[in-house]
Amino acid sequence: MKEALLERAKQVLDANYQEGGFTIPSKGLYPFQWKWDSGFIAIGLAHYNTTKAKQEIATLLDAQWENGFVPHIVFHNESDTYFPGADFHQSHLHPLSSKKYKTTGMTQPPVLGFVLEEMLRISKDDSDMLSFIKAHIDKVFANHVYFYKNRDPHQEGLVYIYHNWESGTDNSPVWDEIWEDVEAPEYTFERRDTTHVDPSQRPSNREYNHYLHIIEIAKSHQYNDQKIAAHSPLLIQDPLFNAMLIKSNESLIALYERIGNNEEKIAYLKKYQAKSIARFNEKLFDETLGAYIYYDMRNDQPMPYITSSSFAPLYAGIPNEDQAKQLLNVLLQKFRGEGQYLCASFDPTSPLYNPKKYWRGPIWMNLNWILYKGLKRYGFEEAAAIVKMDSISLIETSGFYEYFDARKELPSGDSRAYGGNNFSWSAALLIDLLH
Ligand code: 9YW
Repeated sequence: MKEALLERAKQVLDANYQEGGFTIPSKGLYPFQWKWDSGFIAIGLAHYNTTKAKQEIATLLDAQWENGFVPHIVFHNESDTYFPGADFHQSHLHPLSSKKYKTTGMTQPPVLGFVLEEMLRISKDDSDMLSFIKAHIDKVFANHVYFYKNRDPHQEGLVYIYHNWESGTDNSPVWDEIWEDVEAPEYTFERRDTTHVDPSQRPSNREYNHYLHIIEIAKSHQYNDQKIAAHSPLLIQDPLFNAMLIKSNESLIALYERIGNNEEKIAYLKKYQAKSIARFNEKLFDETLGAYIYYDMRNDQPMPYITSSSFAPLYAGIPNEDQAKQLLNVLLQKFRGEGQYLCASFDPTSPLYNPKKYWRGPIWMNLNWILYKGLKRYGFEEAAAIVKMDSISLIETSGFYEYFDARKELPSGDSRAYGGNNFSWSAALLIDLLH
């Protein structure tokens, strides 16, 4: 049974592999290379095809900008099945953007540091993988320097995102209150996602107007970070994004120590590591909720929502033991409760929870993988086993979908799985969980 599932997972990944040396997230819906998808995909590939795993990361880093920025989408081809495409984003507006590829001018959670470390672990420390890492690690380091230089205006060790797409959790209810205060123009555009997936499972047109509006603002400032920080209506310190950066810092330190002769870089990363963790706990841990939340830098106030991103700091070793126990409690009481698979993307006890809609409630496999790793790190073996079991059985019974309804008892006629089918990171991370 395990072997058959592994085989199917490999087939999904192999069918999504493209000639340019990268893997698309899902046919039709997402026809290009996405940054954090590629990271998770490389982890899955490392289990059975290290050549492709290395290629995936090398291709993504080939699109890195001269200032160290790694974009969220690399438009390798002219496909017009996705909106907004390269013509809308116009990355050439930034003077240091990639000259080789058209990309977006926004990024996604910084997973690459820990992805390199995972690839080395999976390939059993093989010398070939280590040479690959030696050849590419400085690019990932440069990406971290980019973040601390440009996305941390108060030098707190916490970086901001300026677009909800940068969070990776596109239409989370967390952003709703931002949109309430903003007048976005009504754009004329043709949605392509809703031709592939039922519109009721995707963000609304009004939300898309807001998404496009922020891109227009960024473009009007040639994607200049300082100007974006001054003008974007969305400027948020996101717990998932920052936890991924901190986890990746930790991995870069471990890898540089392994490689040797990189004392300056190690010292730089260590300096940020200590500062970031302290500030993260001070600013993003909500004592009343017992969980990590978001901070709205534009309006200078905390955003007290609990989402699957609230647990990501476990993976980065950020919480102390007491905070970790509080998180575990919230996870088991609110997110699992009596009748839910782990882990819904939004607090199931909130009136804003929607079990079918994208990032407003459904389970996503990448967040489950991060949660599983985090629970293991703190020795919460039982909870980790539940996350693993739920993830495997959801895929086994419903397929390699993009997201899953967390309710164990579904109203009759409701589907369990939604969004794109044969979804790459669901397959890749299942491969890792099964090993
Ligand atoms: C979109 C590719 C991407 C993920 C994001 C997810 C979704 C794309 O798909 O965004 O057009 O809305 O939210 O995290 O990287 O899988």
